[in-house]
Amino acid sequence: MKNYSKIISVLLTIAILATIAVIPGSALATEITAGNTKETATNIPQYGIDYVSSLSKAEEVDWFKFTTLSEDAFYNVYFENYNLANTDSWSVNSDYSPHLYLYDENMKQLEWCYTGGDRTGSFNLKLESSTEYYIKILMGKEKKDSIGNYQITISAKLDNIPDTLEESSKIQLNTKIVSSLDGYPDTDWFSFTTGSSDEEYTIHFVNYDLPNTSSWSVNRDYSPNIDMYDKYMQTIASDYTRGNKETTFKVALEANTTYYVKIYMGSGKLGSVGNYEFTVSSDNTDSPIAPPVTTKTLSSISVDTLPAKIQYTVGEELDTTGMVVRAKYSDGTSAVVTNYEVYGFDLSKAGTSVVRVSYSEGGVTKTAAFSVVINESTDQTPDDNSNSSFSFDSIIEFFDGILAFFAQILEWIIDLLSSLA
Ligand SMILES: [Ca+2]
Ligand SMILES: [Ca+2]
Ligand SMILES: [Ca+2]
Repeated sequence: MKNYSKIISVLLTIAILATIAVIPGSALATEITAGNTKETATNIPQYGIDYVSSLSKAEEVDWFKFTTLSEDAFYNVYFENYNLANTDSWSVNSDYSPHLYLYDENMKQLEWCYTGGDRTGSFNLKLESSTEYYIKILMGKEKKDSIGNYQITISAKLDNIPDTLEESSKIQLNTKIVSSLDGYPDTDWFSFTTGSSDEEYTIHFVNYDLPNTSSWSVNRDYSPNIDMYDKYMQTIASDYTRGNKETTFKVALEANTTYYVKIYMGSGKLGSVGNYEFTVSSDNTDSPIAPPVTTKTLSSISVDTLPAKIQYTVGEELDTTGMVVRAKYSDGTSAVVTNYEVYGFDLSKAGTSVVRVSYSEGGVTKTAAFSVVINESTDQTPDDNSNSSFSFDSIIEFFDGILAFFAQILEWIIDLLSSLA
């Protein structure tokens, strides 16, 4: 065994170099293994992360699931085909590409997509809060035998302004409101109450970064729109941002009355995501505006950072170390809180479990949720290892064999070279 250690170090160097060469591509995405059925669907633990998986045999069907946030949010599901069969750009036919289906808990299909000519597919929709959804991935029927890798990324965008008049978000007069349209199709409803005399109010509406109709083609379908309603749901004003991306209009309103503001994207650009600003103001300083209500109440909580440990073995205790919980308030402020409670989880059996987080302040309780994975216990006594096909000893033997093989080859080469010299 002469020079054995030198040979090992050469081989190790080769192995390290090979590993480094591979990392740049794979470091960007996280590998995930899918389940084969809805019941064994693999939980997608985090939003905004690129997960890579594979269809590794003919007619394989991959299942994933995810739990939505406790807040109102839009979800974008992005699907990319790395090296599976794919329809050509000139013949967009889904039968030749991988398909992705989204289901609710009752297996009602909500959306689907396939990877088109650019090898990607996606959709955007609002989902119920704190709810489990399922994703199924399989090849189109003309390429059922194709095997290869794909990427799936789920992103969430909070929509903190209600979508209905009944739940509208109360705003103050003479105050700049900045908010966003967050998905397909978002509607934001606000309400305000007028001051103590009948008067004219000025509404100023600004489009920050949403699509906008061009000045030469004035069409409200391509801009964000603002509508105003009275309490009888009669439209009392309607406008949209123009070429300079803003608009101002005046409207006469009755004293001490509640009015509603609806902001939404024109039908030609539904689903656009971006920010807007508006102000409802009165110039009449003689008529004092109703004093602002300044009560700050807890409006939601979120898990900003998941605990460091989200993979468990059956029977382990929950460990929330590293978890960051944020409380959000009605005035738009937020704070990290620590006196929350966790409940509702079950780590006593394999599978996934939803962990609920609750936090109370000022008589208001809000909840959030995240999921953990519980793996089957690997309760093996040391004796079992010798029977297992992948025991530590057998791995050592395997590598030892490889090292001896390479050492033999190197010895032959050295012998050959020295005989030529
Ligand atoms: Ca698979
Ligand atoms: Ca919104
Ligand atoms: Ca909304």
